[in-house]
Amino acid sequence: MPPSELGLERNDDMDSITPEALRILGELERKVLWLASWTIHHANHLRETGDGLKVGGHQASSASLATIMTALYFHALRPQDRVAVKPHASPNFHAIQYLLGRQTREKLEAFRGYKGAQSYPSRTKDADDVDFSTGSVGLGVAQTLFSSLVQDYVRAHGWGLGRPEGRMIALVGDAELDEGNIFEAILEGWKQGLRNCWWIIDYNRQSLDAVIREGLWARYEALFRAFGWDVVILKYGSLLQQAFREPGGERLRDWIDNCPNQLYSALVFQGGAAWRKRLNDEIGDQGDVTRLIERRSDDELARLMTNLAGHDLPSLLDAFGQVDHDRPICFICYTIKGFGLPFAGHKDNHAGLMTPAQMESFRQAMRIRPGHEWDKFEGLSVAPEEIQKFLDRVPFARRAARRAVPAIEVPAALDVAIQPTMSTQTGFGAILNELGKQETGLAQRIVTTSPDVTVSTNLGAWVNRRSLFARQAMADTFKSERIPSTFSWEFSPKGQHIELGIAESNLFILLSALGLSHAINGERLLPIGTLYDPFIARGLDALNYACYQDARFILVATPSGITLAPEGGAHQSIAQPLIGLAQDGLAAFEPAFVDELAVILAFAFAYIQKDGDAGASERNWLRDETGGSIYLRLSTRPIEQPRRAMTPELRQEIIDGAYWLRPPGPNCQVVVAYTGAVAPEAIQAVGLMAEDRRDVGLLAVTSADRLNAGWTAAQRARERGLVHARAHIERLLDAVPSHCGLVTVLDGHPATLAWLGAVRGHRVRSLGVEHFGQTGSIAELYRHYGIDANAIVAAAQAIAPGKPIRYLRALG
Ligand SMILES: Cc1ncc(C[n+]2csc(CCOP(=O)(O)OP(=O)(O)O)c2C)c(N)n1
Ligand SMILES: [Mg+2]
Repeated sequence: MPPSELGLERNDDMDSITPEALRILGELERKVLWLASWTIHHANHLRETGDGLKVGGHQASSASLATIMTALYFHALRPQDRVAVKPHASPNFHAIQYLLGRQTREKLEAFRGYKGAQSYPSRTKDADDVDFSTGSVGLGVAQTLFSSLVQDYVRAHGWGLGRPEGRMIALVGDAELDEGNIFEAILEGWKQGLRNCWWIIDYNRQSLDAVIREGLWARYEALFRAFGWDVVILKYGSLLQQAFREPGGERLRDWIDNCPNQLYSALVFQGGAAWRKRLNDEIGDQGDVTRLIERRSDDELARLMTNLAGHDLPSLLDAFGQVDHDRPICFICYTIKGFGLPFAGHKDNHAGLMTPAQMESFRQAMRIRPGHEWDKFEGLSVAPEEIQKFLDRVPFARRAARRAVPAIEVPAALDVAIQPTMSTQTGFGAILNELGKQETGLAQRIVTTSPDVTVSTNLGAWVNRRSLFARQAMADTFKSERIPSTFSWEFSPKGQHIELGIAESNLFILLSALGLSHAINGERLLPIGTLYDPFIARGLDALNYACYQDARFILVATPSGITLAPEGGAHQSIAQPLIGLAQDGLAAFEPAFVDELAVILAFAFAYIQKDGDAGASERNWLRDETGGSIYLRLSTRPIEQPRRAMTPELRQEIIDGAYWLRPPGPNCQVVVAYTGAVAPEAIQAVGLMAEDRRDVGLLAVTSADRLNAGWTAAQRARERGLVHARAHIERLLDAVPSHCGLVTVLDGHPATLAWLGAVRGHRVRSLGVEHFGQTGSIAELYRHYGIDANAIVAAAQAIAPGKPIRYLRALG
């Protein structure tokens, strides 16, 4: 394959950076530093919010990356490359986009303000085409790695071959590398044969609180090399390299190499005279090196001693330009936090803000006239036309605007053979098995993944049919040796299951990458990730991150709750239904029956592809046109399945979040509302009460999340004057007399359904699990935690008026 097809071609003029281009890049670097610093200053000192909140944490962090980002965005990046920018370098990114005509002055002026450029780069909230959101450190970094794997997945399946391969690049804070999720990702990348991934470490040796440990770079180097990465260490800039070639230069290099990080930072902050004193004290009177120092003025000495490669355009351009392969690379770039600003190197500078007086001196040094602070070409020593001509030719700026990608067709119903008794987890496996037999567009675009729980979450049959993905085929030795096994573990480039090691963060970041394939690769994937429900908590921040950047996927969590009885408390989830209720961008369902699950999955495949901007539907007050991701909380408990026809009305109600399994009669005294695996207990309790409580209603809640969201939205709509707005749950509870008691029950935290009592003011008693589970049988545990039929009946008696319920009396 020619290099151009591999996406390895360099930028046209990468090899030959003319002195003129270098000069312009130098001017742009100054401009980025100025605009980023000014943007933050403006947000703090010039925009009146009256809140008294200051915006720290940006000027120093941004300055640290100003040179690297100039080299990348104005030169080295190609239109197909994608970048995750360190959260606190957001002002640099917006300034660069502004210079390229892709960001407005209004947004910069409103930085960190209402509708302004975002504090941390945001794919969804910023208008200047952020590739990957960042904010929670470590996650954006790992996202680039997984995006690169997804790019390989897409191409291996024969899609998007007309587009050049992109590099996935992360600008990484050195302290960001403390986050464990990064190491989990590196390990996974090694297993999967990672390519086309650059991590550029902003090695300023400072975190938020402090200066980092000595020699950390060496641990990084060893670590990255161990996992198959190239490591490029960019330490000294061109001025220092020249000085090292002067007589006495080697001695100077030794001194710097041995200088502790804290001392180096302190001297950076103190400036030229301090450098001179220290150097003279420690290596003075040594002939050549003394003369080397003495030949320079204080300013020149400070410039020399802070000329690290991360602030040296020629070094950076050369390093980026030399790459002619697709192996993953870690660039360790030495930088100075706050470079070029008065608090450079100071260990407390993370939240540092230049004072108005300091800003004034900086403005003068940058030759910016008052009132011209936002002018793009103000204070530069190159003619505006020249710079504009240069900007017009920047390769990165040639990238196309975001485009909508057509949706994959989804049938109205998914096939599944329903057994008289089965669990939702078995049902899920059976539905995927059916899909696995098909060659529809839907079946081809599904990609499944699981953190080492593929088989135990019931994806085995699907994987047997569609095989595992790897860029190089790998046989299943058990199969070739004819050893009987239920599962074929064959890898091929056409495989549709990505096997992950046990790391739930990786699962969510991979789902985030797969779920953005339409935006990144122009090719839609329909990702399904499975895991055990309790372990959602392990990857929760990564899940939140994936949702925040609007990645689209289906999360299938099974088993769940104390229904996992003999497994015990370590594997039983309690709070997850509340996560489902509260997590934005994630619609949560917990079906009890397999026919419900089939309806929900069909909806899910369509829902994850929606990206319309229509308002809420007047039927359920949900923003279904906007779409999002889906969370299915399933169970391993086999339960008796209803034999019923799936009518369009029932289908719609299942999707909307609830339906009457047994509608309340006109004299109803009690309603039981249940979710998920406790359906048999709810049904039994309603039967037991029938003699003593009239017209008992049984409400099947398939999605507390959607019911709640619809209710909130309808109330808000009414408050805004749409007097006829009615939510699905309001319509359902219309039929329930106001004196009726409401008993809610689920295998999860009782607050999930407790709010139902507020919809129409019914008295409510909410049953669920509040304390860690334990081992036992389902019956024992349901009794212990009070979610069995007895508990439901007892709750009904306590809150619903009427004579004592005989069944309970009989129980004594
Ligand atoms: C998960 C998470 N924890 C904590 C923070 C708060 N935080 C923001 S930046 C930062 C330090 C970052 O240091 P480094 O990555 O070296 O970047 P620098 O400030 O040096 O540019 C911390 C702790 C965060 N954003 N995300
Ligand atoms: Mg740092």
